[in-house]
Amino acid sequence: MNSPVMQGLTVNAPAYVKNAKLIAWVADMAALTQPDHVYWCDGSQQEYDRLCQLLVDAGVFKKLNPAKRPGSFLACSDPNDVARVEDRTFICSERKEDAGPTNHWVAPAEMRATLQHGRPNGEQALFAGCMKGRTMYVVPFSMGPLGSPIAHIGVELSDSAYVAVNMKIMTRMGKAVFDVLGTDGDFVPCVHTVGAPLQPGQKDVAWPCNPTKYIVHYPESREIWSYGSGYGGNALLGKKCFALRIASNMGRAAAQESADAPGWLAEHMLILGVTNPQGKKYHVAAAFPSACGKTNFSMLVPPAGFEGWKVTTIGDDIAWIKPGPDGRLRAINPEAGYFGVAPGTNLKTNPNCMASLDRDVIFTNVALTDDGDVWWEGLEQDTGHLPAHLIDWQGKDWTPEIAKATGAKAAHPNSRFTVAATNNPALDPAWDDPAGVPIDAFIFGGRRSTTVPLVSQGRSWVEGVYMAATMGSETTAAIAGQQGVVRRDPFAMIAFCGYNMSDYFQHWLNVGEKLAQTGVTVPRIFCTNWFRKGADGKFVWPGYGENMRVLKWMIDRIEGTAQGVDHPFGVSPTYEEVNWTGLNFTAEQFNTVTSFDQAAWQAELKLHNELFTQLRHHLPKALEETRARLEKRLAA
Ligand code: SAT
Ligand code: MN
Repeated sequence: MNSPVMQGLTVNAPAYVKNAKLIAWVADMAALTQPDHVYWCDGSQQEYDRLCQLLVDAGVFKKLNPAKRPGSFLACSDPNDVARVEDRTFICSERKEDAGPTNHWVAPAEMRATLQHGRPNGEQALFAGCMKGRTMYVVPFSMGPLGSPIAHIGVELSDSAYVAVNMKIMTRMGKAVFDVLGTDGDFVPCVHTVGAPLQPGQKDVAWPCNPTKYIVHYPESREIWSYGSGYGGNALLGKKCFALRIASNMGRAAAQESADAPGWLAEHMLILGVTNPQGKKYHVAAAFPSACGKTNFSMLVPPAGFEGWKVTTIGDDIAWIKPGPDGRLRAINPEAGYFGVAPGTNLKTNPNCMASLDRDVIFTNVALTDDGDVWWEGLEQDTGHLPAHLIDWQGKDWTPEIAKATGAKAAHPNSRFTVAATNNPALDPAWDDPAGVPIDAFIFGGRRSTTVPLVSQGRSWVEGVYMAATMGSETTAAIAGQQGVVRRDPFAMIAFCGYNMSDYFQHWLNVGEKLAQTGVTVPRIFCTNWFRKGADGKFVWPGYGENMRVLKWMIDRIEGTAQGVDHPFGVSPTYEEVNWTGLNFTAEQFNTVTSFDQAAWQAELKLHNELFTQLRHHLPKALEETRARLEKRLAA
């Protein structure tokens, strides 16, 4: 199986590919999946344009009106393939315990039989022949600036040209990666198939996929295998699969190399820079679950009352964080583009994002306007009216009347845009700096209608880790399944931590401890909730740009100029400590979003306890003790 020539199919590696392990692996995978062709992506603009044209010709892409949206395309997926499939996502570590109780686990040998090897009873492996009739794209990519000491390389084999062009935007993709790889460099092998082989003469559909789906990670051998979906994090394997699930394993393994090695962190976090009118700059990394406003927060435009303040984007979804030479934690964005939620994005909620979307965008599952542009729910706030007619994301006619009668959404709630970071007018000059940016504060934010205050600060690293570990959030459309139910989402990583969650908590505690030992200032940890609702069921906090007011209070805490008020769960601002210039927000409204309800918190602590019971086997003592302390404070 190791010959580069398989059944008359040569994998035809270009001369500049010199990594023997890579070539042999591509040959093995070609032998297994049996594509008609193997194509090595070079990452050039010509190649991108060619593949996009191919997708247009195949009916996968619709080219948008160049006068309205130059260089942009719309793809609409199969209605059964619209979001990450968490119940089909597996961490296949050798020991079940290492995947932990929050991950789906199958023994690697068993999973390999299903995907790769088949069974003695003649049962075929899912990947056997899965690329028949298709082209296998070899997609080399770097997560992080090419050649940076923080960056890591992956190679994705995919039978989807849609994936190849999205990877070009989302990562540093192309030929230069092979130079970094050299003859014996390491890479994370990622195999992806839509799971829809074509028989000779069989006509393809616009969005091939398979009702059977597997998103599989082998943490020990650092491999990713994805079957049956073409959507987002299921298919763009550099993102959640590599940059979070595999990378979280890598960061922890690095800490196990020696007693004083801190290792590093792979987090579901945006990274932003915030500069005050005096020119002093701070960096904040913030974790929110999927579709809870990370992109909006990372591109925030300071409102009235904040003249001279500036917010700049380093990343909108993922952060890799390591101590730098001075001991401080430094963060890079391993990605090069944004795969953001379209609905709700408009000039009011995120003007920088809207400017980013002017050109060179791939849209997925939004609606098409009659003049060849795109539309999604929320844009009516910019124009003051709904469009008279659209083609919705499922290709059906949409009118305001139909929507009213049937509730049909023009754009799928998890419809997305893929766009290069360099399109963002608020892009931070250091976004691509291989050294990363020094982190002053971490924010953890859930989506909660009740209970959790607008903002509070942990009194210590341990208390901050406790807040992050016990965070709850209402589920969104980013995940296949029920929406709006509160689930525990520790560190916004419930779906992305590639190992035992309790060990992950311990890793965070260890990082803090090792930082403190070096004498550097440890980042402050805050917890936010933009989503508290009033008695009328409506959000009380205006959010978006107004979140600057909360950010400013955090900076005042860092500078020691805000006192805050102590409550059992941490420290929150007084009404007077927040700059209200330019916003009419009464002390009463403030009370609605910050009030601390004893009974609600008693119920909340029960849920913390449930989580800790689930995680008990490896749970750090420090967290259990923190919970006991909170319980006592609450009873006092
Ligand atoms: O589909 S993605 O996983 O990339 C988006 C998300 O859920 O955050
Ligand atoms: Mn995300």
